[in-house]
Amino acid sequence: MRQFFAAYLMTIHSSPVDINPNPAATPTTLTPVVALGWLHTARFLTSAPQLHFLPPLSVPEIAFVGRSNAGKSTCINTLTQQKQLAFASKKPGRTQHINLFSVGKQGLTDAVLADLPGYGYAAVPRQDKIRWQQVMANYLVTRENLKAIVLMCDPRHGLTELDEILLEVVRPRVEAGLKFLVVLTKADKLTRSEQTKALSIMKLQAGGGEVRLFSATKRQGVDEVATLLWQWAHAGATETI
Ligand SMILES: Nc1nc2c(ncn2[C@@H]2O[C@H](COP(=O)(O)OP(=O)(O)OP(=O)(O)O)[C@@H](O)[C@H]2O)c(=O)[nH]1
Ligand SMILES: [Mg+2]
Repeated sequence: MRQFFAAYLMTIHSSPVDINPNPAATPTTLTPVVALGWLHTARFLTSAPQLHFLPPLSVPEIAFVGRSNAGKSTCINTLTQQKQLAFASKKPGRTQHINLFSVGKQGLTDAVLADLPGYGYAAVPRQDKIRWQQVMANYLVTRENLKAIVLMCDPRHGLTELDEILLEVVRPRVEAGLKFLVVLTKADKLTRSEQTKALSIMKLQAGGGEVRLFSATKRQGVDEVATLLWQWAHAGATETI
C-alpha cells in the first residue's frame, strides 16, 4: 500500500514535461551515434501502478514489454548507456510499475520510453497476475500517444502463451500503424547458427513487425535498435545513412 501511495505522489508531483515543439528539426543525418546520443539523454519522468495515474502525453511513447526476466530494464539501460536508469535484477518481477523516461536534448522531451512490468512469473499470486494483465492490456489498447511496442523475447524460450495473447491484443493497433519490434534478448547465450535460426523463426511469427537480435553483455544489436527507435520517435524527420 505504501508503495502504491509513493508512486501516486510521484505521479502528481512529477515535473511537467517540456515538450520539444519541433523534434523533426533537431539532427540532420541519422547515424547510430546520433541515435545513441539522443537515447543517452533519458531521465526518469514518472512511475505509476496503473494507467490512469500516468500523465496524458502528446509525444511518441515507446513501450518495452515481455515476460518477466526477459531483459526489458537491461535493454533500456544499455540503449540509454546508463547503469541504473531502469531497475534490472536477477530476481524476476523486479519492475512492478509502469516507469516512464523522457528522452530529448536540452531538457526537452521529444519521446518517452516506458518500462513495463513483466508477465508470466510463476511465483506471482494469481490475482496479481490477472490484475497486471488487465493493466497492461488496457495500456496497450488505450494509451493514445503509444507509437511503438518493443516486445522482448528470450529466444531460448520463444514466444510464450502470454506473448501470443499480447500480439493478439495489439494486432488492430499494429494494423493501424503502430510500430512493432521483437527484440531477441540474451543473444550471447546462443551460437551463431542458433541466432540465425531464432531470427528467421521470429520473422515468421512477428506478423510484419521488425525483429532484431540483441545482447546487453556483448552490445549486439544496440546500434540497430537505437536507430530504429530514433526513426520511430522522429518519423519523417530525416534520411538514414
Ligand atoms: N547474458 C545476458 N543476460 C542478460 C541480458 N539482458 C538481461 N540479462 C539478465 O537477465 C536478468 C533480467 O534482466 P531484467 O532487465 O531485470 O529483466 P526484465 O525483463 O526487466 O524483468 P522484470 O522487471 O522482472 O520484468 C538480469 O540478471 C540481467 O542481467 C543479456 O543481453 N545477456
Ligand atoms: Mg524490469
